Amino acid sequence: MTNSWVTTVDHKRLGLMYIGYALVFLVIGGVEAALMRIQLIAPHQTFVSPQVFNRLFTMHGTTMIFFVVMPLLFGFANYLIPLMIGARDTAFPRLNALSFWLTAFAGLLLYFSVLGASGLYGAGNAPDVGWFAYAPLTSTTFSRGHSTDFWTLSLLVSGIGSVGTAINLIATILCLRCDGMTLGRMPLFAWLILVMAAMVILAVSPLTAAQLMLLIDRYLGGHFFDTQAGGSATLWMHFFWIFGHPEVYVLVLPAFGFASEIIPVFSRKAMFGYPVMVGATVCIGFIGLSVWAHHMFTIGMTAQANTFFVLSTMAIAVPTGIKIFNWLATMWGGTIAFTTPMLFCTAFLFQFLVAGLTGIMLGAAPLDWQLGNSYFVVAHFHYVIVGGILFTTFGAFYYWFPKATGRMYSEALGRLHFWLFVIGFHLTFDFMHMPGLLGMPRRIYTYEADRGWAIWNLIVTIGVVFQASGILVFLANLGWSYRRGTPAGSDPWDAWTLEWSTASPPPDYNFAALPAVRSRRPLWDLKHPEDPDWRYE
Ligand SMILES: [Cu+2]
Repeated sequence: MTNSWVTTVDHKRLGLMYIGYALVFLVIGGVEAALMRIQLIAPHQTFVSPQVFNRLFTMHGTTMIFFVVMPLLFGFANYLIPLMIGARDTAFPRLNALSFWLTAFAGLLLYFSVLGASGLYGAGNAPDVGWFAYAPLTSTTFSRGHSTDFWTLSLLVSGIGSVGTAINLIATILCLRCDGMTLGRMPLFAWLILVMAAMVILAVSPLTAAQLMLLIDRYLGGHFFDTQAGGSATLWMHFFWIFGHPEVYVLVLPAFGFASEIIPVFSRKAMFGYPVMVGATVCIGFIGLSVWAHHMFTIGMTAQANTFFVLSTMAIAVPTGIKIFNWLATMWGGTIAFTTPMLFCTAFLFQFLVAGLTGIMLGAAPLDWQLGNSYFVVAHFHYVIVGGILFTTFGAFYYWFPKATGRMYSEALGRLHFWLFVIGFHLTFDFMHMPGLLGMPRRIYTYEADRGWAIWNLIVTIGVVFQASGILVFLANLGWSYRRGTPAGSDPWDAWTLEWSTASPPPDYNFAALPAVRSRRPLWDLKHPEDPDWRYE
């Protein structure tokens, strides 16, 4: 590889840079979570001040969504898509590099705020308005100084990077597929990335518009969100959640893609119901754009509006349920190998089901009136993001690690990571539902001893210790295996998609000769000429 990491436009290198960058912020975001959990381990702790606690949950939420999960998924998409569709690179390599560097700079810009006026221990000028930055808290009346501007500007910049990446991925998937790879033959991961990229463009744009309006309110005398001057605080909420809810699908669709690639290979069966999986994905994309106000059931919308958003939220359970059914049907009757990637994907199936069920509970407005803004909600969305997205992403790390490095990871360390993390996850996020049901609001920096919340908060914090140990084992495994892992060869899993048809790691140009395919499992056809898949198409 000739060009340096700084000037590279190669999709593989950019993919690995996104992933490396996200891992650094995963540790930072994790430390922020641990600091909050130490503060909440028991009533009346003074480990951090109320002001620092506000900065911690704002930075934790913003970091994990925009500078961990999104770069991770963009990293995997960048690395895998050209290999999976039989292309040499993405459609717009320089746009790809620009988008990466914008995202990279945006994260640094957000953390420059920590170096602000009152220094590190006061967390400087870090934003303190929560990751969804409701008005009028973000106005110059209630947010003096520049902390909110760091939040706004860093997300404005990363938003441009995300839209650039999305345009590039859509053009690559629609225009650079190799001979014979029709839309109906491309890997499911490519379908999920295609719909995810479209949602990025549709979701990030309203957020960008709202952030520009916020800057106009703060510096150019605008009144968009100023309730005292004819503006509207709920206008911000609508803009934010028109972005915010589709954003959760931007995060979960690639995770579904990981599961849809890993589960068939370790069940030794082709994916059950490929066309229905594609249909369900597109349905999720569309319905996902019409549910945003389920985050606003408590603001006093009309009964008609509430009913609409209750129904649209419930409707999204159907295509999601179909996916869970099809993954189970793929495993059913298969010869299942519980390798580390498969362990993570199996846990994902159960946890995502539970996350979906609590989502349906919160989608029922009357229940949300009771549970809204409580730790039940915090437990729910961590169940989705950690229990769903992070679990399959760990599975993806282990599944494609041999392809990207040419070496196998340590299966023993992989399993240790899995068990530490799954125990920690359930200790933390199962028991976090309890104080929520008992009325504990989110974002409070301490609580009274007589509320019955203390025991649950203790268990929740103990779970974080297991999760943190699991992450350390994971990072150690990546580092150690990269240097000492046994050579992997091009196709260690006996898999079926094109990335396994080239060397590990792949050469600059990806393929000596661009492949031609005749079915959804091109490598199966190559390895089983006696019974090729294309015969059944
Ligand atoms: Cu939502």
